[in-house]
Amino acid sequence: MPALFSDADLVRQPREIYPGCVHVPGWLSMNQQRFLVGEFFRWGQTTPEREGISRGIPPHSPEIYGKKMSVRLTSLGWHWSDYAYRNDAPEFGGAQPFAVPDWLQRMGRQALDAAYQPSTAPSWPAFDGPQHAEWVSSYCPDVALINYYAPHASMGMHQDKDERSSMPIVSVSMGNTGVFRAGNSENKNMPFEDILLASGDLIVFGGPSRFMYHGVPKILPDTSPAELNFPEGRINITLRQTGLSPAGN
Ligand SMILES: O=C(O)CCC(=O)C(=O)O
Repeated sequence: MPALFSDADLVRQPREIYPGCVHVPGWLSMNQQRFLVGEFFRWGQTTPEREGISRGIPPHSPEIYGKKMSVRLTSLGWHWSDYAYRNDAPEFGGAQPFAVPDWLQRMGRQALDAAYQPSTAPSWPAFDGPQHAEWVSSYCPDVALINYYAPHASMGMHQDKDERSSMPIVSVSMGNTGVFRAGNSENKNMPFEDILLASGDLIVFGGPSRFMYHGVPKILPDTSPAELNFPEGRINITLRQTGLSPAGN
């Protein structure tokens, strides 16, 4: 069965791209991916207003410096707009995001645990044994940004720096493969490395890579696994710990 030993399969092993930035291919099972795709459709719907408040942020293309992004964004926990987190979305009648569910926060902790093992992340973190477990259990992501990339969508190089906490960014992807550009922490230019994020892949960036520039220059068509039943586009979920108190707009 030569296909079992193709180069593509052999190289898809967990890899530390830079200290603190770890790619774990195929981290999510197909059932987990299917479940997340189902949730993605639910999260994008708003509930009717109750006591003057509706819940759920409709997928939209935020404006960056007056230009609409090509990705469509919804979020849990906080609404992101104008490079800041808000409790509500004035542009959607004051709608408030759904909370980040416990199981998704737990997934974030499992992601840190998987990514930062001594075998996968030899350079960072410097924790071992109980300290590692304590640090992982302190991760409490209170926002999930959920991006949908249509086949021609992309995201420019940027840093995730609207959070006050420097805990890692956990990112999982479903659907079409995306070219993820992992840059340096100084500027948007080289050196950078392009990594293929396929359906079910995890990438975590924290520690010395927490503020690395990154972006998604391209989505590869016809790469979504047939069993996912999500043939067009790419979903990316990033979990973050904002370090903000819930009342602090
Ligand atoms: O889609 C991705 O893989 C990256 C998303 C991203 O950079 C972001 O949401 O800030």
